[in-house]
Amino acid sequence: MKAVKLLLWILCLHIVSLAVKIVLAGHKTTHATFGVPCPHCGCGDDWEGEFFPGIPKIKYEGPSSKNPLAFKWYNAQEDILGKKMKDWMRFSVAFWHTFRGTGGDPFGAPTKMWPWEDGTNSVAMAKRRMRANFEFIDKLGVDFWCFHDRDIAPDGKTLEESNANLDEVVALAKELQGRKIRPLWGTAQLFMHPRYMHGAATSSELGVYAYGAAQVKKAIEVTHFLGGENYVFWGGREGYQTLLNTDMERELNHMARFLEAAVAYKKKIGFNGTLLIEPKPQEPTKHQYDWDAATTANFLRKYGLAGEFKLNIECNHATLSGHSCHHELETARINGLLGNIDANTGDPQIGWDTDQFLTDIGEATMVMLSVVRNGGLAPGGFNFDAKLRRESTDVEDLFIAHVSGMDTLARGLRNVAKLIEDGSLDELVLKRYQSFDSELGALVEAGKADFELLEKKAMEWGEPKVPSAKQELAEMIFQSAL
Ligand SMILES: [Mn+2]
Repeated sequence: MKAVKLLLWILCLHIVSLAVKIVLAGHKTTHATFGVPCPHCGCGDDWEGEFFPGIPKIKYEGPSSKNPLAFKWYNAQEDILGKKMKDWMRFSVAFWHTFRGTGGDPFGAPTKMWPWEDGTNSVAMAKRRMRANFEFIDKLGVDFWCFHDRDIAPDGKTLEESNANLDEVVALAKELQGRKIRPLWGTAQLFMHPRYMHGAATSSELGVYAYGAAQVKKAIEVTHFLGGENYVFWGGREGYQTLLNTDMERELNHMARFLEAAVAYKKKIGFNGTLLIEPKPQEPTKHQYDWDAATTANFLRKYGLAGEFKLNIECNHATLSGHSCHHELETARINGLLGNIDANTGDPQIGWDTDQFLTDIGEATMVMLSVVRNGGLAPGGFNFDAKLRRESTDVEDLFIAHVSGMDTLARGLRNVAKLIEDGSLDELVLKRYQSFDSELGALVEAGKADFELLEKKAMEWGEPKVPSAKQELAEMIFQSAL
């Protein structure tokens, strides 16, 4: 094995030196020159042994376990409410937070010096990081990952060079995925580069609109190539800082045209994944166009796109828009738009996007109520759009955070099963509306009760008796399941 590795390594060195000679000679080289000949030997992508030595595959040990590297509530193969836990959850690792999060903030330098990082943003580093990603996914025992194009491969000097970098890293990712693992979704990062300062699809500059379209086209292609099940649009800078310099109607029309073109291209290349839009009210712009689920649903309906898109609800974005995560999930669900969840939470005392791992059991139970009512999320799932705190700097913290987030949601699912089995919360809600389970109620709900009929009934019945909402009882029943 060692000898084979050595031989491959020498072959790699030879290919690299040959490639360098070709570049120096001024010839145009293609991605294939670098990427295809040595995907197994990792030329330039040299890393011996495990990235996470000493961390075993995470196993289910049950609620009495004190092992931080074991599941206490998430038991992948266990049947809950007629489905395996893993099929309810469909957990995904977010590449950007887990492998590109540095702990840097506007006041301070990066704090996370992961041992595999060499301080560069090279393609070789991108490939090494991808190997770390799949070892992490394997040890955590999940089937999905999510990525932005520019997180997994560096920007080049031109679009062609960026695409070639992406192809090279994606070829390795495809190989490392094996048969079981695939992207829950891919997306294009249309907010980091200065060209996107006014937005991408809503930029005032046509050249930027075109560049963004080209980037999304490529990102859909690679998501499709990797077997991705969804594709996400998060309009990071699709919004405005002031209406004084903004033609909002024109920008929204442009955004709709951009999304229509994405639908057409997806169909053209045979990508059957669901397209998702992720609402967020503000940050980085003062006002983002996809403010919340209701605003986004209205946008999709206005432009006739509701049948082509679903929503990716992020809990922290929900609270930033002044809603609970449960409200956003229910709004998406009752509109037939609940497609995926970015599983995270904010801080009740902080008014910005902190992207923390969800550890509140009550919140997780409410989230799972919506998921169960929706019959699950597939082909969507739970993507951990969550990051370690700046002060958490051990490699094992990456595992602990995910284990904790997975256990919290698993516990939420178990609580929902208890609530359904108990039945008293459902009964309380049914009872609350029972006056509509009548002849007149049926006419109202069928749209057949006109104002004359209702006036006649109001006069006949006199002052109505208004029952209690029983909120405290509902809260008591809910609490008893936690
Ligand atoms: Mn967020």
